[in-house]
Amino acid sequence: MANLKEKFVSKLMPMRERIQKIQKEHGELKISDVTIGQTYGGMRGVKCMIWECSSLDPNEGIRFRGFTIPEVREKLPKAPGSEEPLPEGMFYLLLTGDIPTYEECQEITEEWRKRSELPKYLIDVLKATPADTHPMTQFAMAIMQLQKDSVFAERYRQGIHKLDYWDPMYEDTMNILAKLPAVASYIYRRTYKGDKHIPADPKLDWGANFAHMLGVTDDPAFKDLMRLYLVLHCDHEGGNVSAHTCRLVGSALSDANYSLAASMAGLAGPLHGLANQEVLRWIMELMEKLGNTPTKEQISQYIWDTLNAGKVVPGYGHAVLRKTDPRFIAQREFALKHLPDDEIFKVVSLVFEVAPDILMKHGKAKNPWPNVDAHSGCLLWHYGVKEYDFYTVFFGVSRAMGVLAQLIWDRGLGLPIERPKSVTTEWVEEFIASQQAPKA
Ligand code: HAX
Repeated sequence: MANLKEKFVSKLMPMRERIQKIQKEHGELKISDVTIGQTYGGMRGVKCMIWECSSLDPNEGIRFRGFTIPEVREKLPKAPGSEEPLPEGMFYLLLTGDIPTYEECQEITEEWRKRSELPKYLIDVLKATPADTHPMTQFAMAIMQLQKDSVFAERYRQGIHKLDYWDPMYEDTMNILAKLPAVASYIYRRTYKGDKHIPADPKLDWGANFAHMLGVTDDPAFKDLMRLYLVLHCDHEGGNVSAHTCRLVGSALSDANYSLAASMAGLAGPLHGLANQEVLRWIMELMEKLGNTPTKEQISQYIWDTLNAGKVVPGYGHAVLRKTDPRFIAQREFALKHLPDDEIFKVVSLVFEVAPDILMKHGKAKNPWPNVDAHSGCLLWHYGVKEYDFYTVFFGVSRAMGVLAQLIWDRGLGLPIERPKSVTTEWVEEFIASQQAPKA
């Protein structure tokens, strides 16, 4: 894949020089102070890492390489007859910072197609896994299992020069991304569809082929949903659990498979990516209790019951965002266009109408607005993916694009092993006392 790789190299060299200059001339300049509250409070808001592929504004939401979601939906190339951008284009954008042409996207599609075959040893391992193993466990296991073929691990053993680390990391990334839709659909079909599998369609792009291999519907809108979904979930700057985990593990020069498997373990937490499954579970319980067309009053009571039981309202709140997530809005626009009369979508919309006010009255969540996970499940359900335990795997396939694009950059820029300083509570108390002691 000469083009994308050459393009990356053309961006890497000037970036290395830019960063060396910044570090040399301004390395001592402070960009963040850290309070004791932040030290105990999940390091919220501490600016202490670089992430080039995307950046998150609390009010505006995510920008991928400077482009908002409406902008990428408009500017990234689309497959013929499709209304949503190609995820291949998003990967190109994340890695290079440039919007690709349709032909450049096609080259990636072709390259991923060539690398997509799953090795027999992986199928054997998945077949030996109990079918009631959570799909995210199977997914992370599969990524870990593929580590056997890591180009980075092999080249490191051979003694590669550190300036070249990015090259095998790039190769591993391309191999992994090529295989993830096949891995995910294999897990889906094995777990829920009697172990009957659907061969890839070589005529389709990456996202459409994923939709095809799931085998739930022939509706072309589902292919477009998959493209949109894979574009929207790919990256959310560097501090979230899946992104930061991939960066952290990779900083020990663990290869892309180890780093991504760890990242997926983080994504599988209910406060992070697993929230998409929890949202659908919560909505299904709501509809079971209140019927298919609940009123606003009934939904409000259900939300209060959730809060009073000491549980979170899944899909609402965010550690950084302070407004409705534009990824939620993009999915809502898709629903309004393709499934305005869907019963679950109507419930999701009513929850959107009442939950923010209730969360504000409840007075705890700093952000009462919906995040990406509040919407995705109802779209997947509509097209026939009703096994909500599987939903986070979709998120994982997409998130791999962002965290691995950044991992190639990390190795290209020679970022060091991460090692922040921890302190004990005793140290904190002594520090407080030293600050309060009268100055001599
Ligand atoms: N429902 C009820 N309580 C909530 C809440 C929600 N949706 N969101 C936050 N809170 C509570 C917190 O649990 C916390 O309570 P305590 O003081 O008792 O610990 C308090 O409000 C303050 O939390 P916060 O500062 O507003 O939020 P955090 O940065 O600590 O956490 C979370 C952010 C996303 C984890 C949180 O909002 C949450 O648990 N939301 C529900 C789960 C969810 O949707 N997660 C997905 C987030 C997006 C994502 O990563 N997707 O992958």
